Formats: sequence, C-alpha cells, structure tokens
Amino acid sequence: MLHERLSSIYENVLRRNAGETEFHQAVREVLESIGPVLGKHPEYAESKIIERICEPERQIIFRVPWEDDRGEVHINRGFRVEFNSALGPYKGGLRFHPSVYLGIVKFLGFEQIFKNSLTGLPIGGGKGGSDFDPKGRSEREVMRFCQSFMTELYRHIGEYTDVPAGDIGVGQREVGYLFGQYKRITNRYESGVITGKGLSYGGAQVRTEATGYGCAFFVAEMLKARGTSFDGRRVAVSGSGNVAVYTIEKVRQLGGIVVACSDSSGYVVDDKGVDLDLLKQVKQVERRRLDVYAERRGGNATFVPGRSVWEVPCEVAMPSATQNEITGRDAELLVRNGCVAVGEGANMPTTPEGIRIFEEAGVAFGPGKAANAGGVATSALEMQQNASRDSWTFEFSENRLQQIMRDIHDRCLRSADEYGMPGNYVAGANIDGFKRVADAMLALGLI
Ligand code: NDP
Ligand code: 2IT
Repeated sequence: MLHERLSSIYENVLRRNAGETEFHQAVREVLESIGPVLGKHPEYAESKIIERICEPERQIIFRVPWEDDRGEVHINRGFRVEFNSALGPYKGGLRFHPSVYLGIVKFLGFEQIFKNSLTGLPIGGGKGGSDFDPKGRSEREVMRFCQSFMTELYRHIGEYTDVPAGDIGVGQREVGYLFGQYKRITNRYESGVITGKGLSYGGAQVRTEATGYGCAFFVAEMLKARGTSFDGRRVAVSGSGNVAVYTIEKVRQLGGIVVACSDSSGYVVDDKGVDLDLLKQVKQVERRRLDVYAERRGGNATFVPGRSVWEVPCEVAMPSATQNEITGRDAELLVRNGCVAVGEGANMPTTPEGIRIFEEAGVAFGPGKAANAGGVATSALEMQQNASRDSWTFEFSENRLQQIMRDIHDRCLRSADEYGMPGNYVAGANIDGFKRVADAMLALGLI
C-alpha cells in the first residue's frame, strides 16, 4: 500500500511517463518501501526529493544507422538516460536487445540509482542501450553497429560525466569496439570512460565474474543469517549469459549443485550439476544454444524447449536472465517445490506478485538492487584502478567484492530492522539506497 502523499507522486509518474510499464513497476516498488522514511524525515518531502528522483536529469535518444554485410542499411534507436548524479558520475550498463525502448532503459536507470548508492561507492545512476538485435550478426556487423552507436554517444559521456558498461547483449567484445571508437573520435586514452574492458586495455580483474560471484556471495550471506549454507543444496539459475555463468561458477565453489540453467529457447536440467567448461564453450565461445549443450553432454542432461526453468525443483533460485521472468505462478511452484532462498542476479526478474508470494512463504528474498550490485561495484573498482593507473590482483579484487557484498547485506538488514520490517531485504535495500541519495541531494541544493 502506498502512503497518501506517495500515491499522488505515483499517479503523476504514471501520467508523465505513459506506457512505460517497467518504469512504473520499478518506481512503485521503491515508493512502497519508503513511506516510513518520510515519517522520520519531513525534510525529504519538503524539498520534493522523491519527485526529483523520479525525473531523470537528462534523457538522450538518437539514431544509429549502420550497414550489414550485404550492404543493406539499418536504422536502430539508441538511448542513454542520465538519471541521477548526486553521488557521482552517472554509472550503468548498455543493453542491446530488440525489446529495448525508453521504458526499459528508465526502469534500469532508476534501479541503478539505489543499487549504486547501496554499494557505498561514489557512483550516480544511468542506463542506456539500443533495440539492436545482436543475434545472428557477424563480428563485423556488431563492430560497425558499436562504432555508429558511439559516434553519437561519445559527446555525452566521460570519466567524470557518465560511465557506461555492459548489460544484456553487451559484453567484453562490444565494450572493446565501443572504447576503440571513443578513443579514436576523442584522441584520448580515457580508460575510465567505460568499464568491463578487456585486461589488455585497462580492464580490471574480477569485473567479468563480479555480478555472478557477488550474487552468490549475497545469497551465501542470507543463508548464513538463517544458520545454513549452500552446501549440498540444489540450485536453479536462469539465463546462460555473463551473470548466469559466473553465478554457477561461484555457487559450485561454495558447495551448491546447479541442476538447471536456461536461455531464451528453453532450459536444460543436468542432475549431476551443470558442466561449466562445456557451457562456456557452447554459449560464450561458439555463441550457440543450449540444445547443443545437452547434445554434447550425452545422457546426463535434458533440453526442454520453450518452458520455464522454474519448474525444476530447487532449494535456491537465482534468476539471471531478464525482467519479470518469475511470475506469481512460478513463485508458487518454487515455494511448493521447497525453495528457501532467491537471489536476483538479473534486474527486477520477479513480478510484484512473485515477491509477495515469496515474502508470505518466508523465503529469503534478495532483490536485484542488493544481490546483483557486485557488478557495478567492481566497475567502480575498475574506475579507481584506471584513475590511479594501477591494477590489482584477482585475489585482492575478489576479497574487496566479497566484503562489499557482506556490507550491502548487513546494511539491508539494519535498515529493515530500523524501520520495523526485520528480515525484509526489499524494504532494507530501498530505504538504505534512498537515504544516501536523498541526503546528498539535500546537501547539493535545488539543482
Ligand atoms: P547476457 O546477454 O550475457 O545474457 C543474458 C541471458 O539471459 C542469455 O542467456 C539470454 O538468452 C537470456 N535472456 C535475455 N533476455 C531474455 C528474454 N527476454 N527471455 C528469455 N531469456 C532472456 O546478459 P547478462 O548476463 O549481462 O545480464 C543478465 C541480467 O543480469 C540482466 O537482467 C541484466 O540487466 C542483469 N545484470 C547484469 C550485470 C552485468 O554486469 N552484466 C550487472 C547487474 C545486473 P539468449 O542467449 O537466448 O538471448
Ligand atoms: O545492471 C547493472 O548493474 C549492470 N549492468 C552493470 C553496470 C555497470 O556499470 O557495471
């Protein structure tokens, strides 16, 4: 339920951003948590902090023309939403997927404000992307697209202004082409302008692994708070991209057994535990589909086309594909099958109904803002290394990541406790993330 004042703010957000349903959903979730904060801090309401947070500081939409290998011309749309820079330069990834439109970029940018705040590091919130579909495109087509995209984006970004990174459809390959074009146009080797770079040109150890590793660390903390661990537990992971692969790797190191993963064609069940080397070979090296994984795995794994991975019985669910992939029905099924913890590697993968069902069933639920913050936190560590022309070891960087995830976990619990919602990580993450941004906005005056 929304507090009366928040309800009128929400109505206004609906009116001013018509049709942007994912953005509405993300805003509503935050507003539902922060009612009690306004009671304690009337100064936030007086200076209209919430209304200001819901309005991006700047939104950029641009044309991205490019030519495919046969010489045919294509026109895509590019976006960068610079949402909030109270804590630092706008920071957040770029998503290349045919479903991208302003509402998706705004929901992601809005989430990013609070997530970045929760890390405790000096980064503001932003997000961008394009409706470009990289599937089936050649290396050269992807490179030409990235170059055209950056030919417009370069004028809006900079290491002290706005620092993009990867997201769905944008990994190290794309970041390389984007950075190369930025460097060429500006004639500046400005490493800190983008993160997720390769190790040979300013990238940081552990950034590739960070979101998945961080999510596994976060879930390990939630389990520990309940006196248990990953040891011997059956885990289901959705997706088989960057976040999913490194979630699987760390869950295994922590003693869990990942019995299923998926992609947009369906899922595989592999009762003995997913073969990570084979998964990396098929999905990352060959860029092929999961049916190929099952085929090569012989009798050990089964590929189930077109169905939801959440029908596989598991004790821990780690959604790592996309938004709204766990519906109310999926959540009911997961609870019935004995799921005790959920860690969101993806952004907003659980619908509001799904979250309600998990909460009512007492499932430990780690929202994306907290659970997947390890990716952007390690991006901030990459920026630190770029600024000081330093590079840290894998071990040192992984320890930093683990400590950051522990701190986020503890901060969520502390804020949830303080506002009378013990154990509620959704409320804790929203409240804690909000307060830091709100305090900085107050201090900076009406800008
Ligand atoms: P990738 O592109 O590497 O992988 C995405 C995976 O999700 C693929 O397996 C893809 O399947 C699947 N997927 C994507 N869209 C859909 C869809 N509409 N329906 C079904 N499956 C889908 O992306 P990432 O791993 O980087 O991102 C995954 C999630 O994690 C996203 O929600 C992203 O916002 C979030 N995230 C990413 C971070 C990062 O550092 N990369 C940081 C924090 C959050 P297919 O291969 O068939 O397309
Ligand atoms: O959703 C996210 O936090 C990301 N895609 C990573 C952002 C970043 O800047 O590393």
